[in-house]
Amino acid sequence: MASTVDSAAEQLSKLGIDGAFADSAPNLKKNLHLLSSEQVELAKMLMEMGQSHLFEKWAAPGVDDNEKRAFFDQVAKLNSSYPGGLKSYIKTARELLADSKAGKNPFDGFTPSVPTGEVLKFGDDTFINYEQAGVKEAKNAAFVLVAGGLGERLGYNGIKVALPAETTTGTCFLQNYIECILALQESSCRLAEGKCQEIPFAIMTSDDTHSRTQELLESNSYFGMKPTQVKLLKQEKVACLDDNDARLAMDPKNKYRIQTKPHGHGDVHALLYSSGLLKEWHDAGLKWVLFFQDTNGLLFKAIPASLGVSATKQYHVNSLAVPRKAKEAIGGITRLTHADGRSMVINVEYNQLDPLLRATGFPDGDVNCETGYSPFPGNINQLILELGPYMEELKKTGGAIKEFVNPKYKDASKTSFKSSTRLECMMQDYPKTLPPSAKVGFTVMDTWLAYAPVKNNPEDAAKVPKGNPYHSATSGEMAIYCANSLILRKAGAQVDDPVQEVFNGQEVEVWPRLTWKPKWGLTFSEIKNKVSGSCSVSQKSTMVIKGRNVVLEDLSLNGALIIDSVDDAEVRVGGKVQNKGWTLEPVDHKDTSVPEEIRIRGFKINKLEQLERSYSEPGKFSLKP
Ligand code: UGB
Repeated sequence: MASTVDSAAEQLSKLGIDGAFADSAPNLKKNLHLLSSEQVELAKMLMEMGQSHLFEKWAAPGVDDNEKRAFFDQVAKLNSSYPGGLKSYIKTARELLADSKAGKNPFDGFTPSVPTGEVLKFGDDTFINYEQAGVKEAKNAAFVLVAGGLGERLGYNGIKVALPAETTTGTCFLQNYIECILALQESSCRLAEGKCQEIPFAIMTSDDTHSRTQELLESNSYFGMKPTQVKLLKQEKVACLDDNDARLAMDPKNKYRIQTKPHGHGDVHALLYSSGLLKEWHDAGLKWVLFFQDTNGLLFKAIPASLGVSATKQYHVNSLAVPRKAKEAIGGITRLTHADGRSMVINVEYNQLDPLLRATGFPDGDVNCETGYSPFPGNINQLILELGPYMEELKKTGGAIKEFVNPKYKDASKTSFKSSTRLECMMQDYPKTLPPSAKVGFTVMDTWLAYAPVKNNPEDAAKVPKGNPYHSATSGEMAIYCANSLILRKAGAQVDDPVQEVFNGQEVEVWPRLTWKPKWGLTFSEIKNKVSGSCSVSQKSTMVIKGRNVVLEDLSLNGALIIDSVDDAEVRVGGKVQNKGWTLEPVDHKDTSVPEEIRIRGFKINKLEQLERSYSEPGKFSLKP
């Protein structure tokens, strides 16, 4: 024992540690000789930051030594993965917790007003021009999917990107996103007359999603993308906080671990910066970075036009938005003007918009205006950033995003929490640190075209107030059929109206189940060029187009039609297709005999009869039953 104490004392003096520091944590002092000099530095920092409680329950040397070292491995990770390190995390936490205790409004001094932005109408000339500009620009873009969230609201056991976006083809979200990016890459390359670049695709994962995302990609050959084109960046969790002094919370199950929780999607900026990916993209001559979320099956229908808006208007920041119903759980894009003259266009999160409005002269808060919608466009968290200015900004901030804290207090004294809290950050808060000279805009599109996320479990979705979107697997799938039907209508086909049905307690419109691969048509002009003559589709119909050069010509569809073809086969499909088709059969979300990804949507597809053709050779073909 004496020799341990001696060597500890020796160690202390070698490390230049003063007695007071070591004496205030006797259990740490006893164990110091186990630690490397880097670990001792971290211990010092923790002590200086008022975290001596972390060592209170440490055992004497010889007991749990590996656990003690593992504790410092965790501290080192928490320290290196946060811009400015743990010291900065604790300091910011103290400030934000003090503000929260004092009830300080983060928008103090700011008055909200409705900003102006680009409002697009699907299919008109402006829209078509923006789409063309966007496709041209796509070769200079990189895509970033934030997919680190567990999806607690959805309650699905797998990762959300593995869920089928629709069950007619069973294509999962990740496959759809990758095929859309590849289709954009090819169209953009064609316009550039061969000067092609691969569009890079980064996915932010977390410990909750990383290995399953990797597995999904690997077991599906990256859905056709080159493995080198895809980069996974794993976000780390942050330390939990036990009280207003920002004392770090111990893991309730392990006295040698700090409890951690997710920091939020705002981490994506720091990760892109610290990984060197942004620099790599910049050096490769790229100009745009497009961020998107994990479960929006409509998203890429809105991408080409909104990228076109960014390029044409030279926006440094372009947020995609849709008309928003008051109190809907999506943030509102708002102009905030400060009493001192500062002004910014920023997302105000859904739980903050109502109190902000009430506090600034709008006594009714977050309510619909005469249009039946909130006057504030709804943020769908799809951001397009111009890479040059983005990199310049990140050089200054290291990617740190303004954070917030949301402690649940035990009582009105606000001195203790019901459970530990942590700092959080959101990717759409990036513009908060930008100078007033930055060009920050937004693009509003119809909801039916741009936004149908899968976020809510069936029970919660069924409770959504009438008129507000369900944001469930049911509504997400139906929205894809609706959008495809409306697009085909606009392209000249006669598509029957939907019927109303109830699945998992949600009343939805059921349109014909029309689906196509992104390479068949990603922009309206492309689709319009592939629909000719007099085409009609009945409500009970299903259509799956898997080939690139499939042209619908005087087609009358009343049943199910599946066409697959290689890229060099041109297939003209017409005539009368009539069969029993595919029907939707209700299933209950509690029926565990049905796979989870099916029962959460409340129906399964019965494939009764279909016309299915596959063309595996190049050439010109005609399908006329
Ligand atoms: N995500 C991560 O990658 N890491 C994390 O730590 C957390 C999430 P949610 P949220 O679309 O309607 C956002 O939970 O945060 C990913 C906007 O803030 O689905 O409640 C996660 O995997 C809001 O303004 O959404 O609300 C997912 O892909 C509004 O736009 C994404 O981040 C709202 O989305 C979003 O996470 C919306």
